[in-house]
Amino acid sequence: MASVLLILLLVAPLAAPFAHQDSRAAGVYTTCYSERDLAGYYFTFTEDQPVLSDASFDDVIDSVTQTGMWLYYEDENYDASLSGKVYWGHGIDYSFTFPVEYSDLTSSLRSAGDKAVLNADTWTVYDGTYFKGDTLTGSEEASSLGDMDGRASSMIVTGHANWTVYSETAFSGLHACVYSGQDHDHLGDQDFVLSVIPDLTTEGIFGNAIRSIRTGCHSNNTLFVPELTVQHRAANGAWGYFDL
Ligand SMILES: [Ca+2]
Repeated sequence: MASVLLILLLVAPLAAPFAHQDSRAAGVYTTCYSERDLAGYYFTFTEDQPVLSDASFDDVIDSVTQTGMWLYYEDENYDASLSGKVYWGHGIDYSFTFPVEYSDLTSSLRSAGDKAVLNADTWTVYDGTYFKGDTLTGSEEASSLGDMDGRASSMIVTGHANWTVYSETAFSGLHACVYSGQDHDHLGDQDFVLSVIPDLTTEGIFGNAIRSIRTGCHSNNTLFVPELTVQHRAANGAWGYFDL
């Protein structure tokens, strides 16, 4: 074990000069600032944070720079109580400042999709509408959603793959395709493609009824992906909020 560690220590400095890309660029992150326009003190999150007070960052976020699809919740534990505001932002090294009346509110935050690979093909379903509460993310087809069977009320897909959702397990029952690509962020040689469905309960049978998800489109039906109301949009990202 000691020899392996020694080899790693010897190799690492040699490998470093070839890592010319910012290490943050490979995966998702959000750097959150206590003041407007990326000022004040800050903290970079790369993992979901259900209780921001644990990071001494509760109710202080005014602006962010982020890569990936991040959701910011007024309440702790992703607003499972279904009463608070939800902000969303997607992009690549994309920065924005929350309006004054929506600043200093965020008490939990999390990203959708794959944390290590920005544009990986993924689906994420949420127990609540507007991406609240319990969640499940997959990068492959799933013949059952386990604890999340029949509970999904909102959904986000990332990457270029399309998916088919089914009302029963094992890819049976009613079905509909979910197409990715509603939004597309671009910066340098990086792309981030996604589709965001904040309220599946408006989609007939598919509100609280998804029980399996298959790779690719295998249905003549299509789930409607609404155009989100944005507060700001640039080539490398967009952000907005759900004023609930
Ligand atoms: Ca709060």
